[in-house]
Parts: sequence; C-alpha cells; structure tokens
Amino acid sequence: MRYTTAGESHGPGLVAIVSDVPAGIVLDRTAIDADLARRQRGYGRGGRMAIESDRAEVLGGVRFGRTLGGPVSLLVKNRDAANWAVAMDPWGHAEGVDPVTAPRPGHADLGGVQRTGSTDVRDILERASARETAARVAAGAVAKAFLRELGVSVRSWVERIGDASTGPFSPAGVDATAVDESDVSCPDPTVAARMREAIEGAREAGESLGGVFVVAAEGLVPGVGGYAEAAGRLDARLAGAVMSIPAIKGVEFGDGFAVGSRPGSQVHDEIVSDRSGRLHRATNRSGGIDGGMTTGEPLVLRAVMKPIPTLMRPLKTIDIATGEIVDAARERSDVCAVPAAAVVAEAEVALVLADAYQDLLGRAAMIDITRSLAAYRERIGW
Ligand code: EPS
Repeated sequence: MRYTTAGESHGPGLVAIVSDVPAGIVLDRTAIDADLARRQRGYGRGGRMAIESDRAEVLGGVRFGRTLGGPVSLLVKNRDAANWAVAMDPWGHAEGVDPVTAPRPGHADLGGVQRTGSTDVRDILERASARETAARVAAGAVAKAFLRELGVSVRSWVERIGDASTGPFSPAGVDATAVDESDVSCPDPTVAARMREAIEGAREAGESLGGVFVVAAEGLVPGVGGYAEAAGRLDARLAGAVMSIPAIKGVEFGDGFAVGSRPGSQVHDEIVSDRSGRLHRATNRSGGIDGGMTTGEPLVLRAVMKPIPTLMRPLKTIDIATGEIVDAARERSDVCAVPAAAVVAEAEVALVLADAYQDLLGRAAMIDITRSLAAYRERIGW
C-alpha cells in the first residue's frame, strides 16, 4: 500500500490516491472523517481551521463500503478556495494578482523558488503548506481500516509543547479517552494546562511553538519489516515516512537517543517465554523494533516538530523582487500544530505498517491476508 497526493492549499481540494490496496477492506466513512476532524483540532490552531470542515469524498476504489482492489481515490475539498478563485485560477493570469516575494525563513519558500525558477513564492507555498497533510490523513484511514482487521491499532499523544512536557509514558499508561478529551492531545491534565499556557504566551508574543509526540501501534505480530535488505527495514521505512511530514526534525524509537549513553545490558530487552511458550520481550526499550522487524511488543515512535515558520512577528528576509531586507510573509498561521502533526504521523505509520504486513501476508485480498495471518500466528505461537 502506498499513496500520492495532489492539490494546493487554496485550490479546489486535495486528492489522495492510495494504490496497492487489497480487495475487501471494510471502510467506515465516519472513521475517515473523524480522523480528518482530529487533524483539524488542537489548541493553538489558526484561522484556516475555522473555515474548513474536512470530509473525504470517495472518487474511486470503494463499493458498498468495501475496497474493490483498485486504487482508492479520496477528495478533501478546500472551502477556502472560494476566497482564492482569482489568485488560484488554473486558466487565469497573473496580472492583478500580487506575487508573494518575502520568503519565510524555515519554510520551503526560498529553496522552492530557487529550484523551480518561479518569481512568486505562492507557487511554492501552496503545495508546501501543511494543508496537504489532510489528504495524507484520508489515505492513512484506509491503512488503519486494513490494520484494524488484522488486530492492529495505531494511536498518538502529545508529550511536549514548548517547555511543558509529561516525560515518557508507555502506551499501557496512556488513557486513550483522556488524550481524545484533551485539546492538546496530552494524557496528563496538569501538563496539558501548562501546554495551553505556553501556547497562549507564544500567541501573545507573535511566536509559534513546536513539541514532541508519540505514535504507538499495538497488536503487532513479530517479524514485520525485514532484516535482509535495506529497503525492507521497518524502522527506516517508518522514520522516512514520519520525516516526510512538514516541520518534523527528528524521529526515535523506544529509548532512542538515550541508549547512546548506556551499556548494552541496559539497552536490550531480554527474551522470555510465557506459560504458553510464546517468546516475547521482558521490557520494551527498543520501542518494538529489533533488526528492522517488529518484536511484537508495542511500536513506540517519538518525533519532534519544529515551531511553524509562519510568524506573526516575522523574522527578516530578503525580498526576491527588490533585494531589500523586509519582514517575512505572513497572512495567518497556527501558533502550534503539534496535536495535528501527531494525527498525520498516525496516518504515515499506518500506511507503512499496512505495506509491511502486505509484504509478509499477501497483497491482493483480505480473505487471503487474514488466513495468512492466522497461519503465521499458529506457526510462531503468537
Ligand atoms: C494548514 C492550512 C494552512 C495553514 C497551516 C496548516 O492554511 P492557510 O495557508 O490558508 O493559513 O493554516 O499551514 C502552515 C501554517 C504552514 O506553514 O504550512 C492545515 O490545513 O493544516
């Protein structure tokens, strides 16, 4: 399973095409829209989210609530497009439309105009905008539905916003309802209050704030991914997918960077046998991946998001039309989008896991994939 997207932030909409989708996945339209709504929410979101009310429309690949085995195409419309009809007209012309010429430090703006030869930063920012991640979330909902049928769930929570942090939680210690009910997706209400204060402080200062979130996948069987070829290794695939989300600057698994300062005996997870003879790990410091494959323990991926580069009190930049020192472009922005990025990362993780499960169990039909999973579990006693 893999996806591509098309569309601009203020064009008619975003399209996701998910290909290599097995036939027979039961899709729940409300689950897709619920994830889109989760991506939109979060304390610290900006004016755009008040305009949009994202829904996924199926353009192909689904009949009577089940995937057909062809590509699944999903459309998320941009309500805001109505306000940009002239500036974004595919067949119009540039006269009368002011170009954006003040590239924002930290955004794709400058590299994008250098790369493409455009003289209008809008040509770049329309596609580089994190609005595109709405389409990723719609695509990820197909992968989540596939995984759900194989007993795998993917969720996330926010661990840090600015200097307010819960410290590490294990997935078992995180109450999913508490995360759902929190407007910063934080499992600890006391820390959540500090996160909101930090966001308010940033808003007043014309600043933006980043943070750290965790994505966890549970119900995995061991051996998903691969050890034999670089392209098969699950941690590499997951890290690449999560790093493809705008503003993500780092990814770690389990104890991550902290293992660099510890001896091996305090890093690796002992293999133990339970009463039924099932081989599992006594601890989960690895974050559920050893040797490029799942261990069967929960997958724990942590990622850091930088503060959004669109600042209401902007940094200095150079105007690409005049060469003068000016303030960077700003229209509106989110003060903090860490809870939203966590939902996007769930989608990316689900898409990678779905593809890796297909490598192990088959690619064409759910009826055969579920049978393969039962046979695999039987063989390894899991
Ligand atoms: C976003 C939509 C964008 C921004 C934000 C995320 O909408 P607009 O450009 O119309 O304000 O709100 O993206 C950024 C701030 C960015 O720098 O990319 C969304 O749908 O998540």
